[in-house]
Formats: sequence, C-alpha cells, structure tokens
Amino acid sequence: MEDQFEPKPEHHFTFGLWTIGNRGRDPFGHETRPALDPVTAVERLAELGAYGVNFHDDDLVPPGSSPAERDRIVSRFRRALDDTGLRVPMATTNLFSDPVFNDGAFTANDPDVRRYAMHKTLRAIDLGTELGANVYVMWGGREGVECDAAKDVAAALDRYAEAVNVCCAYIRDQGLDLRLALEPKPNEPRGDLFLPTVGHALAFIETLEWPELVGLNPEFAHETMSGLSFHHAVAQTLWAGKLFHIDLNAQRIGKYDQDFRFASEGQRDAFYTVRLLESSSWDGMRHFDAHAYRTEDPEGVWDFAAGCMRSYLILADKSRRFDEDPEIAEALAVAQTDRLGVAQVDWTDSAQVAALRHEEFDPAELSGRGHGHERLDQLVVELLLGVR
Ligand code: GLT
Ligand code: MN
Ligand code: MN
Repeated sequence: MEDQFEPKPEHHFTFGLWTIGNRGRDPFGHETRPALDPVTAVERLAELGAYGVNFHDDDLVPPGSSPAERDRIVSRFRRALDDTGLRVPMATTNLFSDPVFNDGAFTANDPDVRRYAMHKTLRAIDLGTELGANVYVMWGGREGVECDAAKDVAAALDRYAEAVNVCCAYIRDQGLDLRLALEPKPNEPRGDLFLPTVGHALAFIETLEWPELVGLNPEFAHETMSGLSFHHAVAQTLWAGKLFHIDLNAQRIGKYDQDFRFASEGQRDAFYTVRLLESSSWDGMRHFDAHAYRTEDPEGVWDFAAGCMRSYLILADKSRRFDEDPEIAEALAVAQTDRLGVAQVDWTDSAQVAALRHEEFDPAELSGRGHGHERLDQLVVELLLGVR
C-alpha cells in the first residue's frame, strides 16, 4: 500500500548541511556524532525524498581552504547534486562561529570587522548562486550585546542597514537572481540580539534602499522563545508579502533555542502554520532548521529528518480534513469567520466616514451573541488527537 505521508521532491522539503550534520555539541558537552560528509548528506536526503539542501559558506568549504581546494570541494558537491537531482535553493554565511565576530559582524564596533563580514558575505553570495540558490538567509547570530554600555543601538541598526544595502547593491550590480531573507531571533548566543522578532525585522526592511529585495525567514523556535505565536508571525509576514523562506522546527516557550524535530513540540502552532502555508499556496521551500537530539547516533539523524517531513505531511492532511469536516464548517459559521473578510467603510469617501459618526448601535444586543469558540476549538483538538 502506498504511504500517503511519504515525502517527495514535489513537497519542497529542504535541510541545511548544518542540521543533519549537527554533531550534538552543546554548551556543556562535546560532540556525540562524527562529522558528516556533505556528499553523504546529499545522497541520504535524496533517498528520503527531500527536494534540496542549503549551506553556510563554511559548512561546504572549510575556512582556510585554498582556491584549488574550494574548486575541488564545489565540483564534488555539484556532482552529487547532479547525480541525485537535489537542489540548492538557499545559501547563507557563517558570521557567528569565528572569534573575529565576538562583538558582532555587520554591527561590530570595529570597522575592519564590519568590512570583513561584508566581504565574507559577498563571497558566500557568489558560492550560493554558483550552486543555484535564489534565496540568501541573513541570521545575525552575533549582532547584539551583553554589555549595553558598549553598543549604541541606533548606530548598530544604521550599520546593519548599511550591510544589507551593500549586499543588495552587489546583487543588482551582478544581475543576480537572489533575494535576502532576514532571520529574527530574540537572544542566544548574544544576551540580546538586534532584530529580535518578525515585527522588528519587518519595520527595519522599510528603512532599506531596496526593500523589495529583502524579506524574512521566520523560525518557529525563535518566535516561540519570545512567547509569541509563530503562526501569527508567519501570517503577518505573508500579509506583508515578505515570506521569502521559513525555518521549521519545534520549541517550548521559555527555553534555550531547542531546534527540535518539526512538530515534536507545539503541535497546535505547527498545525496552524502548515495550514497557513498550504492554504495560501505559498510556493517557497519548507526548510527544516532543526537537529537530532544529542542522544542520537548517525542513523538516528535520518529518523529525525524523516520525522520532520512526515509530521509536516500529516499536518497538511489534517488541514484538508479540517476543510472537509461538516461539523467544523458549522462551527466556523457560528464563529462568523467568513465575515471578517468584509470591509465596512471606504475611507476614501468622506461622506461614508462622516455617516459612521451618526449611526445608532445596540451594544447590549451585539454582546449577547455567542461565538461557539469552545466547541470549535474542541473539534480542532479532536482532529489533532486523531479521533476525527
Ligand atoms: C544557526 C541558527 C539558525 C540559522 C542558521 C542560518 S545557522 O544554526 O541557529 O537559526 O537559521 O544561519
Ligand atoms: Mn533556532
Ligand atoms: Mn534558523
């Protein structure tokens, strides 16, 4: 019998080399798994039905490689892509591991460090686009501060904007088919990071020279760390036309950045996120920025990767069931969900605006109407628990 939850390339699932290649190191303990050859990663992901693989410059080409080594690594990797049909839809730069970035990259106080960060990014853009990437993620892992006295936040944001503008200028000058996706995160590894949430990042984009080239890469774990609803963040990003990429994983509120297997925690928010992506016909990549538990051996990593994709497909199926369920439809009608889409006042017509001032209402009558949310929510819970 065909497995209806079997991942296929057409589902557009992608993983970063750093995700399946995560070696289980944490702030308190050493690696528990050996290094993963990027070519093996490509082969195993293709076998599992993924569509693509993403990387940081340093994940593929180790820092300090000579130009000849770089070419050899890239052509070996390209051969694996050609052999398997796996694609590289996204690329990014590591601006966080090297101690040179300990005070920030684009927002370091030292101008030489900032220039180096921009230089490294332009080279990573070359590497990514050479392998086919058309989205470039910017996660500012070191753009932040612990000692507030040491950083002028407004100046840091000016420099952040400068770096993004430089990258956009490069993309335009080189005629590249590439868009940038900023990835917000509230903290970790810095005490406080700049552009901590989706809302901060959306506002920042509007200050840029070419805002149309810049969007977002929201991550489930990062909004959840702040106690925010991830699916609301994604919904507002879509509403603003800025969902360029997405990092799916799992996270419990109030903890360190867990980056767990997608939907292993927060199934409810995961369900509404999948439902949003599927019902909006969003055509971007379903990228998993997560990693296997530290307890796993190399084979456990592939259980982790398969689990991310399988849970996504199960939730997509739940979303279809939601749409077909007559009792849910009835409960949605009681909640008047369809009536929120109807605009009330044409604000370009001053007569309509003025007339509103003179209308009569009966708030007591309006407030007496029930919404049936308890029943609706219970139906969704039962759908997710598998009894509908
Ligand atoms: C790092 C981080 C992620 C970012 C990656 C892209 S690297 O693993 O935790 O959230 O998306 O730079
Ligand atoms: Mn994360
Ligand atoms: Mn991420």
